[in-house]
Amino acid sequence: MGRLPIARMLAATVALTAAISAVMLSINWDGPEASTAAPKIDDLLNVMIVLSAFVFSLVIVMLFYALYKFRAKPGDESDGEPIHGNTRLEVAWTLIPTIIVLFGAGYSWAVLNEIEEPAPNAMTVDVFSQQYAWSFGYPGKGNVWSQGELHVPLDRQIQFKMHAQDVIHSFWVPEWRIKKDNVPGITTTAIVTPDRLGTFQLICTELCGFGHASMRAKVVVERPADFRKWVAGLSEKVPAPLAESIVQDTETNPVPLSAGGA
Ligand SMILES: [Cu+2]
Repeated sequence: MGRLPIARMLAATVALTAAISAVMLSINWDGPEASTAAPKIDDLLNVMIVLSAFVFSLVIVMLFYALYKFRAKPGDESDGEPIHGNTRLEVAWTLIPTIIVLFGAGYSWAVLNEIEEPAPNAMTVDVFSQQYAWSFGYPGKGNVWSQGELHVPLDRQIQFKMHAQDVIHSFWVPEWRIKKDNVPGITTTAIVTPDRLGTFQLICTELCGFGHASMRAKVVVERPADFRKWVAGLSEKVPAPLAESIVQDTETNPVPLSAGGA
């Protein structure tokens, strides 16, 4: 076996990576952005797309090189050459993916840390999910309750505390990018700072039963004054069973099964 034309293969890989990346990055995969986390998550996705394009291109270039270079000549009925390992190649195909995966892990970690950094003026909103409806409690505003409609003020960090009442649901507002499972018996938290006014949709994104597809709620991001006006108009308080689920749903204080459970 002769020496591999490494420089030419690398050039072909880079060219193919650039071509694939140009097409893939021209597509707006996640739609409009409406939270401070969205551009960071979209950048992360774009970096991952380029890295994936590089790995794909490397494999394709080596595959086609092998197909072309080592193809059997017409009339050649002999067995292939017995080959036992290639240390340099094996070190390379272990080292390169390791570096890529470690880079991806570090970068994702940093992005997650950044978007989950708690803000001092954060507002807590309780999210109650049940087959097949969403409702919301505002513990900082007299514990008022809203069914099927979530309002939040613009440019303020919201800490959503999720309390599933029956099965696993999942909280997802596509424009915010954040998605979080609601798990019965524990409280999960999603941190979002909405930075665009408008009306969006909260979608349950965990198959939770027959009505799953229709398990949605209206999300309104509005100016703080409008938000205060809306909250002031809410007359109902969070009902007792839902309020009780907040007390029970703590990871540090799980409900004993004998007590009626979740
Ligand atoms: Cu669902």
